[in-house]
Amino acid sequence: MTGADDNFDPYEHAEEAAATLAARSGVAAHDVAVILGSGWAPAADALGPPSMEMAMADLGGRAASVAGHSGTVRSVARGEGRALVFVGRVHAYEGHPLHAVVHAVRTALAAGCRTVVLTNAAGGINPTYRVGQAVLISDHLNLTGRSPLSGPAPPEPHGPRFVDLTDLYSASLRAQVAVAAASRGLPPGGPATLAEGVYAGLPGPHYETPAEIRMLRTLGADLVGMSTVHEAIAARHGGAAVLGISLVTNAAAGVTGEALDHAEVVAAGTAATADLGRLLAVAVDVAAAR
Ligand code: 8IG
Repeated sequence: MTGADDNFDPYEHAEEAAATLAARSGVAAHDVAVILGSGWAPAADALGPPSMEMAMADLGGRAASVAGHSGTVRSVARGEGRALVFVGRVHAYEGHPLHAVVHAVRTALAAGCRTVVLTNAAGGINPTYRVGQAVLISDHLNLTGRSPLSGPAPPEPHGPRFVDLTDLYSASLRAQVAVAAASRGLPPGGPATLAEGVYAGLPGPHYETPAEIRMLRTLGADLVGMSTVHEAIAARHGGAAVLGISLVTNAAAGVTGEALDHAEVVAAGTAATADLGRLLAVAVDVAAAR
């Protein structure tokens, strides 16, 4: 099914994908889902060797068209837990419908995951942020004007479409990750704790104007990007706890006066790979213990 027909059921589509995943991996249920955004793909290996890796396209996912998004999913054993690691994501700005944007998350939920770790690359609006720094997402502003829950009411046994987003990004997971990260010397370079910030999700794919960044700062945004918010909503709708981590890969428009460039975004991720990998491992271990 492609989603083009009126009878398309994205939840059923996710169930089918989860069944394929279980058959291909030999793992009946996974615990934690990780979605790796721009710049984060090299950190995947820090989670350990996958026991299975397959193309998202073989799970009914769309082919990604963005550099830094390979479009595979791995099954990785970590201690007692099992992680599903999606290397790459599809974005709404590629022209995909939102059910396709959140298909990986819904597949993970159908595969048993109760925690979803969403990573992304983002522009830093908060002037205290530095390029290469990881920031825990404390909340978001969904400025896309859209929801992955638009459309027919979710079928039974899925919850109603009117989802409470208080504590969307689990405060308890954030606190546990901050403590666990600090105990392993993260972030590097001193006793500072991991920063937290509000992520503004915009449609893109253009970057903002300096005036738009001033507006976003006034609205309370610390970070700006083009992903994550729809996936977070779909994950919460599915009853999962959400942890969001942004890698600041550029100062947002007008913050420093420099021009913005996608190649620099990918390069900043590569430069920060070792620390990101360690942070990701901490996050997955905390999430798996939930
Ligand atoms: I990486 O400055 C990255 N993604 N909207 N603005 C928006 N998305 C981004 C940015 C940015 N940097």
